[in-house]
Amino acid sequence: MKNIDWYSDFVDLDYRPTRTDIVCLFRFEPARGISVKEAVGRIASESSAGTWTTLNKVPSRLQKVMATSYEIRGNFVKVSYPIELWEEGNASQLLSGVAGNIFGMKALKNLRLVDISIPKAYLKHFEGPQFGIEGIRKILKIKDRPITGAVAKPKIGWSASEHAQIAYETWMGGFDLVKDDENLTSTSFNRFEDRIRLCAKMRDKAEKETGERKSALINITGETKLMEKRAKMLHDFGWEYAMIDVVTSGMSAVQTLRETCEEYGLAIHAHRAMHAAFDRNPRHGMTMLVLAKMMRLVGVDQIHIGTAVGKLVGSRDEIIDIRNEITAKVLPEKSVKINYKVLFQDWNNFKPVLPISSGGLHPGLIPAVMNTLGSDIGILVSGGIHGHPKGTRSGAKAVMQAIDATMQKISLQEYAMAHTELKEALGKWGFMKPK
Ligand code: RUB
Ligand code: CA
Repeated sequence: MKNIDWYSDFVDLDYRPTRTDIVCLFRFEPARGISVKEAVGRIASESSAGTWTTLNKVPSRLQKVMATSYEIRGNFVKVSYPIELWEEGNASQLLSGVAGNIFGMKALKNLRLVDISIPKAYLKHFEGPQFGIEGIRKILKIKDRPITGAVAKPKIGWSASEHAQIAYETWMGGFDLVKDDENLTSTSFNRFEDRIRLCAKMRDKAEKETGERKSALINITGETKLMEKRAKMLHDFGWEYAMIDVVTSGMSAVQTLRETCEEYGLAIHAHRAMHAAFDRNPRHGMTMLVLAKMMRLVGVDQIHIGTAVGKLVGSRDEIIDIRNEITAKVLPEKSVKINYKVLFQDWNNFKPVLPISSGGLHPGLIPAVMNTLGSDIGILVSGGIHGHPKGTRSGAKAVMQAIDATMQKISLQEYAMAHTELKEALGKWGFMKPK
């Protein structure tokens, strides 16, 4: 019988990527009865120009848009994609290709997009972050300690004025930022407009009383045109940031808002709620690393990367790799044991994104987070301040004390002897790692 498929046309072990190719690293497991060559051919085929069967007629430029699986190591394969395949400046299209249909192919038992190497020829159609770490530090006037913030907790349920009061207490405890949580947008009992207006009043009060810069990460997530309106409102009330749930809103919305936010001089805080739907299973889906890279590409200024010690998934190695990826200028290809894990990347002139560590933190965990990620980060502690025995303001103070201690390389136990709030926090939570 004549061949009815052409998957092997998408495999060439002698192929060497050109300087303009996009290269993806996948981990794959063929389904029963599918050979390795067939499996990797199908990945390259379905993510570029192929289909399940041979065709009667193909365009003469076909070669120029076909991806090639070219390096197989165990369960890992590198696939190279010619630049002609990609629309300039269209991040959604890139994901529709390299992270699209292929995840549902019956020929694969599991498939995971581990990393993506983006050439300058593709990068140049994007601008990356508007402010980056330096710009954020300038806005907040914070030189070298971690930037601090807290979500009001419970994360939904407060009225706008109660919310503003909690924000005030948070700022007065020494925090730089208050933050909305992922599911707080504009509800009947806490309208966006009311929240930003009442919080702006309290912000001005807190700034006056402390002489410090105080700001907020207010969630504009919604339909894209509504997000644009909300960004303008934030600007009108003197805010410096807009927060977006970047996964649930989608690539295209983030791209649109990147432009809008530049118009209004707003930095973008990326909350990643829903990422674990595709990055938690180590055998399938897409890594957080890829999501973080896509977000640096489209230009958010800060993004959650995990804590390693807090309430949500993400290992120490993983969050260090993500931190490096979103902050470094050039990343060499890195081998981890037998299999490489991080691909080469040159970010050219793209600004670094501020890594945010958040989720289940409290004062006792601050040294662990800073030992892992350093001090050029943002740290969000919410339950871990509002649950302080003496309340929010004392809780925020305790976190600031834990940061001071860690910056000065003093143990928390020692520092707590002269710092009551920290002592009380350690009394409640110690050094526990929440589940
Ligand atoms: C913070 C919180 C945030 C998560 C998001 O509250 O719930 O939504 O940190 O997770 P708390 P991630 O400080 O009380 O845990 O930062 O991993 O995306
Ligand atoms: Ca906020």
